[in-house]
Amino acid sequence: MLNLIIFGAPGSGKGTQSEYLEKNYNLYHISTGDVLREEIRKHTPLGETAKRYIDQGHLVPDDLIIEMLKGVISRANGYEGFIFDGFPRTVIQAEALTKMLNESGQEVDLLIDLNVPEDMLIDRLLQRGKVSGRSDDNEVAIKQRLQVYHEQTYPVIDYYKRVRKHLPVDGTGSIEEIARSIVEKVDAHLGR
Ligand code: B4P
Repeated sequence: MLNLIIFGAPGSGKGTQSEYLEKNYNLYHISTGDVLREEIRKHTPLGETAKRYIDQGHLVPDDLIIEMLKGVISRANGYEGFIFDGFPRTVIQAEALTKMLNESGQEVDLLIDLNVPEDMLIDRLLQRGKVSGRSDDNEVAIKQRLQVYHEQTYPVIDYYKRVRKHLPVDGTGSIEEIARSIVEKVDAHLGR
């Protein structure tokens, strides 16, 4: 099994690169952002609660996210592993993921950390905001999301550094160039 986390600030290309990785390694792609937006679209109780946080650029509380992901491990049938996109976003979520995977004898192999300068992140998200219709792709929410990233999400890197699973990648350049560089690094790590 190959269990990857795609990590980075908002707009760093997590969702974009996940599409390449899931095909290349036959991984089950789980994007917590996509799941939450689907819940919002369906007006479920979780969606109604999540919307209040997302619209303001805050994280959805850990207990709701962890509950939402219960049972996800059983969906990997027919796949070679997982790509976790947008999860974990806090150290508490990272600990919960370790526990979830350990229960089925698995672990995280690598955290792929996409590095992109802040002005480029803002630019990408504002561009996306013109077409996405996403309520959090506006200037005020983007600034808040970046602050939340630095305060609550960035410490997740240390959690994986401690177990030598942190793989930093330059997230600037074309989507294809970044995808190639990720695959090269992951293959090298796996000894392929
Ligand atoms: P997400 O959906 O994960 O949103 P995101 O951080 O903006 O990343 P996304 O994957 O969508 O964008 P990408 O960087 O690929 O989360 C949204 C919200 O949901 C969070 O703020 C939070 O409130 C909540 N949430 C989600 N998970 C949570 C969790 N675990 N715990 C608590 N709350 C949670 O791409 C951005 C743009 O850049 C795109 O338009 C793309 O086309 C463009 N782009 C990508 N790569 C590029 C490149 N190389 N060059 C130019 N443009 C590029």
